Amino acid sequence: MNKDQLIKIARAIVAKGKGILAADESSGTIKRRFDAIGVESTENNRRDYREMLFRTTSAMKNQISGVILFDETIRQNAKDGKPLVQLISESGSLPGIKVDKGTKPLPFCPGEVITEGLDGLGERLDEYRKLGAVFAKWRAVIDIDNGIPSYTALNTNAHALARYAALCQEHDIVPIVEPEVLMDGGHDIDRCYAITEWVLKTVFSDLYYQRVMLEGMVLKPNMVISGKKAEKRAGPDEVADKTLRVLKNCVPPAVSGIAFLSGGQSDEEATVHLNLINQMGPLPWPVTFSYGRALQHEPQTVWAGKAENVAAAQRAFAHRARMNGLAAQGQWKHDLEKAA
Ligand code: 5MM
Repeated sequence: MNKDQLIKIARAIVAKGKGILAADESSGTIKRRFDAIGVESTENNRRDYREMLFRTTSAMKNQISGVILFDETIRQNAKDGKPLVQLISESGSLPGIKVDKGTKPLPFCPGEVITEGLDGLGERLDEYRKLGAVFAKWRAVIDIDNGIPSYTALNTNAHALARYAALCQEHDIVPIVEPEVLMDGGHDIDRCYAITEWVLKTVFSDLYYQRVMLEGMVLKPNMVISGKKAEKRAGPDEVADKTLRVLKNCVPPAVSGIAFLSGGQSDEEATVHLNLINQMGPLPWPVTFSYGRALQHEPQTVWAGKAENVAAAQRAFAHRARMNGLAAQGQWKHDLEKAA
């Protein structure tokens, strides 16, 4: 394991004013996104869409430190034949790869899932490194509902995350550790706080037992937020306050950085929350974004699969990237959204 190199990459991922573009939608997810904008999910359409994002020069150069790719994308070439990975590297951003194989129902735990993909992971990491990836991502999914999450689901998922992280470091790839507590239910913010705390405590205990070097990883957590169907949803100040409190209680300062997922928040909500959290500094770690939907929703909608919309969609992507780059420094202002 090349410790210095791992630390260098982990720090570059969370460099000041920069964050991650999560473009690692698996086949089912990208199909759902394309269905919503009336675009057929073919290999070429997926390539065209992602190429459009990776060719948004200002965003890729100034705000996007790294891009998480799906297996198909890391092997794809742009229309002119250049590998998409090369396009990303040439813009100054780092290519990363989703290495989990998605979720399956967890035996004897109704309504709960386990993320799979540990078998043969070492060999896959070696191949991805040869294809250009310098970091990886694994997402564990924890749902909140009556009687769940269970001890079984939480511990099994945390163990898998820690095993993945250790394998990544052994193969000189920086692990992004993503334990996502979903915001789908009707729970209130305090339930989200309690479950997020339990998840993070368990994950960091397992990372310790798997001997993961905290300086050579990045945490990708959910924010502490009310469920989407909650009767009364907590406001931005409460979200920022409780998110930072749980992180300070659970995440050692040795961790190189924290890059939030957006988890179904609106584009602007995700920016506002990130901005408020950064305004509550000084913080023990750099805190930034690793957004999928909150970076792509607007450009995707504007693009709608039409070549004549590419320039406008790139402007929309550049704008969201710039807003989140500012939020990662606590410098975002609502007026900037209006001006755009
Ligand atoms: C981009 O979405 C990622 C892949 O999801 P699937 O495996 O379900 O297709 C997802 O892991 C994403 O990286 C994170 O959830 C963060 O994305 P959001 O949209 O929550 O910011």
